[in-house]
Amino acid sequence: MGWGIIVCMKDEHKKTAMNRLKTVRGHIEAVINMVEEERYCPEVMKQVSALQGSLEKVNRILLQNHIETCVMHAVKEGRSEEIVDELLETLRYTNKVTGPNNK
Ligand SMILES: [Cu+2]
Repeated sequence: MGWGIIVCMKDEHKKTAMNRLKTVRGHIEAVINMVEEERYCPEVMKQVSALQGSLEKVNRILLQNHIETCVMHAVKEGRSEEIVDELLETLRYTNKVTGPNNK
């Protein structure tokens, strides 16, 4: 119960999350090469920052998916209290995502 594999990803969210993560993977490879080549530090930092932003977007998609599937399901089953506790825990992983400057 609670933490574990996602058993109910919506196709659209899975597709979006997969695409973004694969883009991040390619981007990370590029940043590794930049460090390998000893590129100018701020240039590397800019790319790392962009990566963080990309990953935060992935977490936002996962949060949306979780609310639309697992949370809704739990509420329908009358497990509201339990799922709210879990959701509050989940929000600790999305502090950058749930702020006012994100969409
Ligand atoms: Cu979920």
